[in-house]
Amino acid sequence: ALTLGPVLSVHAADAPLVLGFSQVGAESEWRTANTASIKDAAKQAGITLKFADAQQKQENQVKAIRSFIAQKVDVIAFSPVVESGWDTVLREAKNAKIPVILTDRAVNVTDPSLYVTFIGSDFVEEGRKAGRWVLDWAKKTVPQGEVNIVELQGTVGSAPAIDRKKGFEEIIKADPRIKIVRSQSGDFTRAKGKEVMEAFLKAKDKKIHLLYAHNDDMAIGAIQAIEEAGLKPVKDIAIVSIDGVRGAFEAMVAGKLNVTIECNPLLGPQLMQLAKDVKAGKTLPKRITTEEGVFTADVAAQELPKRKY
Ligand code: GYE
Repeated sequence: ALTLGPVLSVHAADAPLVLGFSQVGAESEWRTANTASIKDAAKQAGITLKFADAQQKQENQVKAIRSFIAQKVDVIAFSPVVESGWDTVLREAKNAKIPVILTDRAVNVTDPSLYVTFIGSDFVEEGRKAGRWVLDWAKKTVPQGEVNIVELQGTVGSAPAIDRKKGFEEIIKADPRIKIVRSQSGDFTRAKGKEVMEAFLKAKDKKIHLLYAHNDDMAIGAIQAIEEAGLKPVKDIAIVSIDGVRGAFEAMVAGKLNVTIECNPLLGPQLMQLAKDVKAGKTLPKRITTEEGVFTADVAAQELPKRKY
């Protein structure tokens, strides 16, 4: 009689790891580099990546995470657009026994067991680095009288906006002459950065000495607004921003930006390793920080060709 042999099945351990990743959006040069890094690294690592772009909306991220749970992916990673409001969906992932890795941005949850680890920059420290540069600059450039700063904040409620403001304020309060006279969100985009800077410039009630932008893209948008208002960036208004993307180095080389604080978006390779480790049952540190520097205009031309994003 004819007997059927054992049904061939791919052993689960040999199947490629499936990673569901929910990205914030495509709001900045930083984000574009981050997405490219994640996609490339997944390919390199032989990981099947399910990638979802949330277009800067938390509700889209919640939907994406729920769909990853329904698809029974091995690991979920995401870069949360804002800090709060994640308890419910992360509990759902935990109940489904799918580990979650936070990438780039942190969440505010009461139960830290809702995620395995968080890999990303120390945004408070980035704010402090910007603040230290400003303290020093104020001492040299505005020896007397008030020093008025306008601030372009990142996305309202996001970890980098909250932390970069906090770290910056912590440092600049050492000099009572320095004041943030206006502060508004430009949502981390060039278009919004330009629009809000135009409004800051129109007010004309206070001299603006310096602009602190939570990312380079908003600074680049603001530079346009400053020039269109007939002023000279750097000369009339000093500009400090964060990320260290190519556009910032180009602006520094052109004499239009004073300094950028580096924030590394190339998290892909480390994220893939973490996904593999967590799948293999390894215990991971709860927090993994990336190392970063500060680049001023005088080194921009020399550094630009070495930049990877
Ligand atoms: O600085 C900004 C992006 O979360 C660190 O998001 C990231 C920030 C980055 O839109 O350019």
